[in-house]
Amino acid sequence: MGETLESLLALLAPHKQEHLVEHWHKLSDSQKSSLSREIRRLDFDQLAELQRSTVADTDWHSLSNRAEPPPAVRLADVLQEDERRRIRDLGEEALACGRIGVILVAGGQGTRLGFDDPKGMFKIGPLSNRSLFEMHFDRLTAVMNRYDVAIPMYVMTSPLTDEATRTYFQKKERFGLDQDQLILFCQGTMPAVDEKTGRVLLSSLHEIALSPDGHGGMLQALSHEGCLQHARDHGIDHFFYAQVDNPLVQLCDPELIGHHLSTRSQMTTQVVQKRFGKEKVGNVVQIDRRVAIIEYSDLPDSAAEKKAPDGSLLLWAGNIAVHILERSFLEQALSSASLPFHRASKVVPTIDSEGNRVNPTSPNAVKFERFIFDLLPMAERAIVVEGDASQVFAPVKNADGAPSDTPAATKAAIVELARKWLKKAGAKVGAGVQVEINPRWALDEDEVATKISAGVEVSSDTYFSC
Ligand code: UD2
Repeated sequence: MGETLESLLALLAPHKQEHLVEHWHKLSDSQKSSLSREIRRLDFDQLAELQRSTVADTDWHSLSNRAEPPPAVRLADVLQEDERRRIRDLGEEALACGRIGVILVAGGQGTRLGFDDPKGMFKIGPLSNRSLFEMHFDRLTAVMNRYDVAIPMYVMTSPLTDEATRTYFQKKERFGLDQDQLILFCQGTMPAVDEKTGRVLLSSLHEIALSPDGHGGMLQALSHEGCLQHARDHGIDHFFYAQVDNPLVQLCDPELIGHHLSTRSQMTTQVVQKRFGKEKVGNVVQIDRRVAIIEYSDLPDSAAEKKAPDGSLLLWAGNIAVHILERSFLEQALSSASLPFHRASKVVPTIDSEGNRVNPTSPNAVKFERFIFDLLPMAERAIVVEGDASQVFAPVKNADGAPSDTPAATKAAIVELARKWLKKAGAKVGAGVQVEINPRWALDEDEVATKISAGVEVSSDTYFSC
């Protein structure tokens, strides 16, 4: 016997959410059971609490006034060669001993990109036409070949991307990884609520308007989907975390891992020098002796433009969402506190009380997302390491034509880095010649130098691959 209307009303009435079943009599049996399952999965107490106080109540002005630049390993701090070697050896040893796993978050909607499939499937290889996923897996394979080790890759999907991603991975024969090495896990969702009334929105007569619960949802999902247990069982002590939308990320960079290990950091964040104050990246700062990130949308202009005595940006460190996370730190965070929710005012199509579709043209709803970087203040030991943006950061966010973070800009950055590595190795790369390097051919600039002879001419577009 399925759920009855009465039992659902008994559940909904105390929360003033009865409207969720106002079309009950129009539904088929399967629609009724699907809607009641979604209703049963909602945490109405949590939603009520979120209406009362969310991160939106954070006093960003006072936080920003206390924000200082984070202590960081800067690019300008050129380490002594033996110290740099020691750091790199630490990272290489951890990789070779199989202590490192990779987390790639790929659950977001590619709304701004105007791409309907999961963003990881977006073809970005300037000459190879490889997808974002293929570029990440080529690098992972190259790292595994170099250190002769199996590195598990945990890919987070969301209900919006899970099925298509699984189908794509099957078509690509899992990029050569076996079941136990390429683990997909699906993050949770949160309902959108009416911005004015706080009532949960329906997206159809029998469906609740649900969205992915933010990349911070990774924490619960890792645990809930058994990935933390899998990592424990496979001796994985640290995760190299990255976003699928950044094909330049140097996955498993041994120096970054070395810095993380040498300082016993629980959460290490790679940053880049911001190009200007309001750049659309999170601001990695120190507040009350804890590393934290203030999202660009929350940072008052006055704080964003504040200058250091030498005239540079005081809050210079841009978050590129590349982290190294100690597994035991994640386990401890799971048991101690849950990450706060951030509210976002969004346009969410819904239906009205007559059951007609409503397509608002201005924000009508609030979505709730958790951010992984809110783990930072929980870390007793967190370090920040600066990377060279031209080597580690070229995210694909917006459709071509937008001012930044477009496919064209990302492709140009991929070519520019390959040109730089080839020229450094002594090749003569013709002006305007497009080049692309598959990491399985050469993983870094040192390896490029072993693959080509100095003076070689590259006069036509070339994709260097195995
Ligand atoms: C993120 C960071 C920003 C900066 C920038 C660098 C936040 C809130 N902002 O901005 O500080 O680091 O990236 O590129 O993190 N994702 C999921 N599940 C979700 C939501 C997102 O997997 O529920 C993934 C998504 O697939 C994408 C990444 O997280 O790969 C970034 O998502 P976003 O678009 O919410 O963050 P963005 O790009 O505004």
